[in-house]
Amino acid sequence: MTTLPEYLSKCGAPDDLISLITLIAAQATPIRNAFISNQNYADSKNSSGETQAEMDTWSDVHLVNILAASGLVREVASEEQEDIVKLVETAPYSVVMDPLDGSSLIKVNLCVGTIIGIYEGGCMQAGKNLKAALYLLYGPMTTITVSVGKGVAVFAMDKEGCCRMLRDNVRIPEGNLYGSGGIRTEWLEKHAKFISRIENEGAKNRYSGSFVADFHQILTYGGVYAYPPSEKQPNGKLRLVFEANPIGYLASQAGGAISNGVSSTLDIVPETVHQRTPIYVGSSGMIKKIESIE
Ligand code: AFP
Repeated sequence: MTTLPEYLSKCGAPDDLISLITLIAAQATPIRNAFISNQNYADSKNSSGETQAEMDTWSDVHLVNILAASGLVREVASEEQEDIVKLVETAPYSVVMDPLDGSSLIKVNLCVGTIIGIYEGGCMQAGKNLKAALYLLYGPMTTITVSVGKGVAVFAMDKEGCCRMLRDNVRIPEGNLYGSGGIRTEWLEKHAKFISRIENEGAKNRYSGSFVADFHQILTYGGVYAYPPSEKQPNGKLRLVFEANPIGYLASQAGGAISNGVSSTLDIVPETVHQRTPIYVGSSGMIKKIESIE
């Protein structure tokens, strides 16, 4: 079975990008091993005002240290850090990351993940400029879903830590699963119309509370993950830089799409590191539907 470095090399990725991606993928083992002793919430909040889980801060510190030691990274923008972390000024890449997405699910042993985007140059670029994106999913298996702009492939980590290909040329089918965040009574009219339309067409609700796990399901079976705007949160909950952009890049590489309900979030140049955006991501037919509703 093709290994992760062999695949990246076949895609024509430069050696330093291959090193960076394989280094990040290798962190799935220490991160997974840390779950057992980091079960609780910490006494801290992140810059979006959310209470941090111990695993949020553990994975953040761990990944920043690893990226710093690699010498390949200029800047890191992390969901768990107020400001962009400056590393090696002359280094080729910058990393955007949600070190532990879905951390409230650690206590209940549901699937969580690490989301990563890699840019050439600085962090504050539109998602369409990403050079690579990947996520590590800590489920029954540890999987790595990756794109370097040549489609999407999924790897599973074996017990020696080697990432072996499970699926290549992944395409998001026009499926009928959906998962929507927010509180139904607070949904705005456009979102409510969209959900009722797709439910009437047979869409089935599946939502876990982990964006990365819910997206992985959509990537495989098709449908849409949504975190809509509301009166209270006009830009929804999820972050453009760490969540929407890497996942949106992977979706578009798999023939799907991402939108804020009006247009692609991959075209937005971020103004602030922690800016939020409404998210609709999944099968391209679903994204066309939400964008077509007034
Ligand atoms: P955490 O990483 O703080 O657990 O947040 C998870 C998340 O950003 C995303 O992974 C989920 O889809 C979404 O929030 C869940 O939010 P709700 O609890 O409001 O449904």
